[in-house]
Amino acid sequence: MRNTKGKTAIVLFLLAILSIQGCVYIPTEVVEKPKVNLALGAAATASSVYLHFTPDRAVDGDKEDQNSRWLSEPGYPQWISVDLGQRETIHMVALYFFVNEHGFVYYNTEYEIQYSEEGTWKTILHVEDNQLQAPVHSFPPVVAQQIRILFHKGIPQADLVRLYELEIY
Ligand SMILES: [Ca+2]
Repeated sequence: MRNTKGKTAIVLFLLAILSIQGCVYIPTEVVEKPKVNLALGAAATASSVYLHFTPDRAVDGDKEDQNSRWLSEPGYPQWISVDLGQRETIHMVALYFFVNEHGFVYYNTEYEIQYSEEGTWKTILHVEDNQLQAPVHSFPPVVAQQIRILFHKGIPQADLVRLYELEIY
Protein backbone atom coordinates (compact mmCIF):
# COMPACT_ATOMS: atom_id res chain seq x y z
CA MET A 1 0.00 0.00 0.00
CA ARG A 2 2.76 2.40 0.93
CA ASN A 3 4.65 1.41 -2.21
CA THR A 4 1.61 2.13 -4.38
CA LYS A 5 1.18 5.53 -2.78
CA GLY A 6 4.85 6.19 -3.29
CA LYS A 7 4.65 5.23 -6.97
CA THR A 8 1.53 7.34 -7.42
CA ALA A 9 3.30 10.28 -5.85
CA ILE A 10 6.28 9.84 -8.17
CA VAL A 11 4.02 9.59 -11.24
CA LEU A 12 2.12 12.71 -10.19
CA PHE A 13 5.41 14.46 -9.56
CA LEU A 14 6.68 13.54 -13.06
CA LEU A 15 3.38 14.58 -14.64
CA ALA A 16 3.65 17.88 -12.83
CA ILE A 17 7.14 18.43 -14.22
CA LEU A 18 6.00 17.48 -17.73
CA SER A 19 3.01 19.77 -17.57
CA ILE A 20 5.14 22.63 -16.30
CA GLN A 21 7.64 22.01 -19.08
CA GLY A 22 4.73 21.81 -21.49
CA CYS A 23 3.43 25.16 -20.38
CA VAL A 24 6.79 26.78 -20.82
CA TYR A 25 8.01 24.92 -23.85
CA ILE A 26 5.04 24.40 -26.19
CA PRO A 27 4.06 28.05 -26.71
CA THR A 28 7.53 29.06 -27.91
CA GLU A 29 7.79 26.00 -30.16
CA VAL A 30 4.32 25.81 -31.71
CA VAL A 31 2.69 29.20 -31.39
CA GLU A 32 3.78 32.15 -33.55
CA LYS A 33 6.53 30.24 -35.31
CA PRO A 34 8.16 32.86 -37.53
CA LYS A 35 7.90 32.44 -41.25
CA VAL A 36 11.19 31.87 -43.04
CA ASN A 37 11.82 34.56 -45.62
CA LEU A 38 13.78 32.62 -48.25
CA ALA A 39 14.93 35.82 -49.98
CA LEU A 40 16.64 37.22 -46.90
CA GLY A 41 20.36 37.49 -47.66
CA ALA A 42 20.00 35.63 -50.96
CA ALA A 43 22.00 36.60 -54.04
CA ALA A 44 20.14 39.35 -55.91
CA THR A 45 20.70 40.84 -59.35
CA ALA A 46 18.77 43.46 -61.31
CA SER A 47 18.21 44.82 -64.78
CA SER A 48 19.82 48.13 -63.78
CA VAL A 49 21.03 50.02 -60.72
CA TYR A 50 20.73 53.73 -59.93
CA LEU A 51 23.63 55.19 -57.93
CA HIS A 52 24.56 53.00 -54.94
CA PHE A 53 21.08 51.45 -54.54
CA THR A 54 22.06 47.89 -55.44
CA PRO A 55 19.58 44.97 -55.52
CA ASP A 56 21.10 43.29 -52.45
CA ARG A 57 19.53 46.16 -50.45
CA ALA A 58 16.12 44.72 -51.31
CA VAL A 59 16.91 41.42 -49.56
CA ASP A 60 18.63 42.70 -46.41
CA GLY A 61 15.55 42.59 -44.17
CA ASP A 62 15.38 46.40 -43.72
CA LYS A 63 12.09 47.94 -44.88
CA GLU A 64 12.55 51.45 -43.47
CA ASP A 65 16.03 52.85 -43.99
CA GLN A 66 16.03 54.98 -47.17
CA ASN A 67 19.46 53.60 -48.05
CA SER A 68 18.16 50.04 -47.82
CA ARG A 69 16.34 49.88 -51.15
CA TRP A 70 16.95 48.90 -54.73
CA LEU A 71 16.55 51.63 -57.35
CA SER A 72 16.49 50.85 -61.04
CA GLU A 73 17.35 53.35 -63.73
CA PRO A 74 14.35 55.19 -65.20
CA GLY A 75 12.21 53.37 -67.76
CA TYR A 76 10.51 50.00 -68.07
CA PRO A 77 10.67 47.06 -68.09
CA GLN A 78 12.95 46.48 -65.09
CA TRP A 79 13.51 43.37 -63.00
CA ILE A 80 15.04 42.07 -59.81
CA SER A 81 16.05 38.42 -59.58
CA VAL A 82 16.86 36.34 -56.51
CA ASP A 83 18.75 33.04 -56.37
CA LEU A 84 17.58 31.03 -53.37
CA GLY A 85 20.72 28.83 -53.47
CA GLN A 86 18.70 25.65 -53.92
CA ARG A 87 15.27 24.59 -55.12
CA GLU A 88 12.58 25.63 -52.68
CA THR A 89 8.81 25.33 -52.57
CA ILE A 90 7.40 28.84 -52.59
CA HIS A 91 3.83 30.08 -52.34
CA MET A 92 4.03 33.75 -51.42
CA VAL A 93 5.83 36.94 -52.42
CA ALA A 94 5.69 40.23 -50.54
CA LEU A 95 6.89 43.55 -51.92
CA TYR A 96 7.60 46.77 -50.03
CA PHE A 97 7.70 49.89 -52.16
CA PHE A 98 9.48 53.08 -51.15
CA VAL A 99 7.65 55.64 -49.01
CA ASN A 100 9.16 59.14 -48.81
CA GLU A 101 9.31 61.34 -45.71
CA HIS A 102 5.86 62.79 -46.55
CA GLY A 103 4.26 59.36 -46.71
CA PHE A 104 4.07 59.31 -50.50
CA VAL A 105 4.33 55.78 -51.88
CA TYR A 106 6.21 55.17 -55.14
CA TYR A 107 4.49 51.92 -56.06
CA ASN A 108 4.45 49.84 -59.17
CA THR A 109 1.05 48.92 -60.57
CA GLU A 110 1.91 46.19 -63.06
CA TYR A 111 4.47 43.43 -62.63
CA GLU A 112 4.94 39.70 -63.04
CA ILE A 113 6.19 37.21 -60.47
CA GLN A 114 8.26 34.66 -62.35
CA TYR A 115 10.42 31.59 -61.75
CA SER A 116 13.11 30.05 -63.90
CA GLU A 117 12.58 26.61 -65.36
CA GLU A 118 15.31 25.17 -67.60
CA GLY A 119 16.58 28.64 -68.41
CA THR A 120 13.17 30.09 -69.26
CA TRP A 121 11.25 32.59 -67.17
CA LYS A 122 7.71 31.44 -66.48
CA THR A 123 5.06 33.67 -65.01
CA ILE A 124 3.41 32.59 -61.76
CA LEU A 125 1.29 35.70 -61.33
CA HIS A 126 0.69 38.77 -63.49
CA VAL A 127 -0.36 41.67 -61.26
CA GLU A 128 -1.97 44.50 -63.23
CA ASP A 129 -3.63 46.83 -60.75
CA ASN A 130 -1.57 47.00 -57.57
CA GLN A 131 -2.25 50.08 -55.44
CA LEU A 132 -0.55 48.95 -52.23
CA GLN A 133 2.72 49.94 -50.62
CA ALA A 134 3.20 46.40 -49.33
CA PRO A 135 1.29 43.90 -51.49
CA VAL A 136 1.41 40.23 -50.48
CA HIS A 137 0.75 37.76 -53.29
CA SER A 138 -0.17 34.12 -52.63
CA PHE A 139 -0.24 31.45 -55.30
CA PRO A 140 -0.25 27.65 -55.67
CA PRO A 141 3.11 26.19 -54.58
CA VAL A 142 5.94 26.30 -57.11
CA VAL A 143 9.33 24.59 -56.78
CA ALA A 144 12.06 26.95 -57.95
CA GLN A 145 15.52 28.32 -57.24
CA GLN A 146 15.45 31.57 -59.22
CA ILE A 147 12.62 34.04 -58.71
CA ARG A 148 12.20 37.28 -60.60
CA ILE A 149 9.90 40.25 -60.38
CA LEU A 150 9.46 41.83 -63.80
CA PHE A 151 8.15 45.38 -63.51
CA HIS A 152 6.13 46.81 -66.37
CA LYS A 153 4.54 49.96 -65.00
CA GLY A 154 4.22 52.27 -62.02
CA ILE A 155 2.37 55.39 -61.04
CA PRO A 156 3.71 58.47 -62.92
CA GLN A 157 5.99 59.37 -59.99
CA ALA A 158 7.43 55.85 -60.04
CA ASP A 159 9.33 56.38 -63.28
CA LEU A 160 11.85 53.91 -61.88
CA VAL A 161 11.50 51.01 -59.44
CA ARG A 162 12.03 51.97 -55.80
CA LEU A 163 11.86 48.78 -53.77
CA TYR A 164 12.61 48.61 -50.06
CA GLU A 165 12.33 44.86 -49.80
CA LEU A 166 11.32 41.64 -51.53
CA GLU A 167 10.27 38.68 -49.40
CA ILE A 168 9.71 35.14 -50.62
CA TYR A 169 7.93 32.42 -48.62
CA1 LIG B 1 15.91 46.69 -47.68
